[in-house]
Amino acid sequence: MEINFIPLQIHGDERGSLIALEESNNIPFAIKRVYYIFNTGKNIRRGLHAHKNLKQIAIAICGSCDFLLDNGSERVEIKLDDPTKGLLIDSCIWREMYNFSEDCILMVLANAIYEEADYIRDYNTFLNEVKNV
Ligand code: T46
Repeated sequence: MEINFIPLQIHGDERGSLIALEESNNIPFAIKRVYYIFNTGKNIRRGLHAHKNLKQIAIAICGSCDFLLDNGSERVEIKLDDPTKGLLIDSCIWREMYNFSEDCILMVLANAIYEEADYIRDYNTFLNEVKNV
């Protein structure tokens, strides 16, 4: 299963570092929504769903967390611990996030506004959907 990390260029100088996220430049879609996840407990598992259409990029802008990505035939576990790397999460990928560090801030850019109808929250339904793609 191919994992796509988007390298994010640092504009740094003696004052520190800055990363800019620009649609159709380093972000390969129109950014319709940004949200961030923080204060997640050590033993908490989030996600546990796929999206029918949504594409997203996840960036651990502080701390770290682990991602499980599953395309219905393969599962890959990835550590996100670098604010210069954006993890591209395509549609029809089951995702789980866990092992959040206490200081983790996980920022996510999305190509659509929030829509509950886009979520597939049942794993067997997800498997049936990917078989039919
Ligand atoms: C995803 C992973 C990486 C909103 O009202 N608006 C929003 O834009 C989002 C994302 C969530 N919410 C509400 C819905 C729930 O009542 O916030 C609550 C927590 O959302 P959820 O349980 O879906 O959070 P996660 O961490 O399980 O999943 C989130 C995203 O929902 C999902 O799209 O891919 O992060």
